[in-house]
Amino acid sequence: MSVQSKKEQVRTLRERGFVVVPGLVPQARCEEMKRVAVEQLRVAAAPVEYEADLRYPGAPESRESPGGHTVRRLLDAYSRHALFREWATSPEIHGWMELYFGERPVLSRAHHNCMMTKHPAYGSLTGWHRDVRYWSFERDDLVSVWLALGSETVGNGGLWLVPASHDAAFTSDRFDQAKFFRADLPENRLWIDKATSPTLSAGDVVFFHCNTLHSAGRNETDDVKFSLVFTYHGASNVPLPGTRSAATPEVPL
Ligand SMILES: O=C(O)CCC(=O)C(=O)O
Repeated sequence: MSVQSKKEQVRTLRERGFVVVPGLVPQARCEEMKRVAVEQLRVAAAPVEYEADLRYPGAPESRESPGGHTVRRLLDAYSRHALFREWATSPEIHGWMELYFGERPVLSRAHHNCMMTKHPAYGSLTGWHRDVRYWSFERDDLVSVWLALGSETVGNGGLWLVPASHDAAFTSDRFDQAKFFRADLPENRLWIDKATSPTLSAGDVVFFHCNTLHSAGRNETDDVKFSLVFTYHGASNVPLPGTRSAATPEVPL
């Protein structure tokens, strides 16, 4: 497969709602970041989100049940370690986002901003959704950057994404009360059946739009999966005052 230029990558993101950029981060850098994450996970360094807090399918019933302390996300990756911060604000990301937004990019620390971990036991699956469901900005135009720190496949709970779903105007009845896209509706299945799950290696990056439908399965392997995820918007697209999106200071790049 030929390597896409940055401009082509941005065009693919606009057209399909996501784009996979292989090998954007060198292996050695990924290994260092993973080492930090493994250690932080070992000591459950705060702030963390537990699977039991979200109770997605496959998660423990409560923090007191078996597996109740299984971590889903090491939160606030930006503050956790210089290596994570350096990647989030790196020249590669700055340049990429500037090209996409056509203005100064801003890192939101309110959304994603985490090291996602998916555990073999007690790691949950995530139903079909758009990330923007709980986000509040002037425009639904944000881009998340998912960096794989190891291999990601269907077998260990890799992402599934629905091409071109970011542009679709779905009425609210297509979603359930928790704003998951209802897989029981035949008209939704037509979309879900188009989903694809890119196989990723350490250093591969998925750029995806906040309106792109995506989901992820459980981790059926023996190893925890680690992915570093940050979200960006253009400087003119501000978080709405008084919302969770505006509650954490942002980082202009
Ligand atoms: O890894 C997963 O289960 C999916 C995570 C996800 O889609 C999200 O947090 O928005």
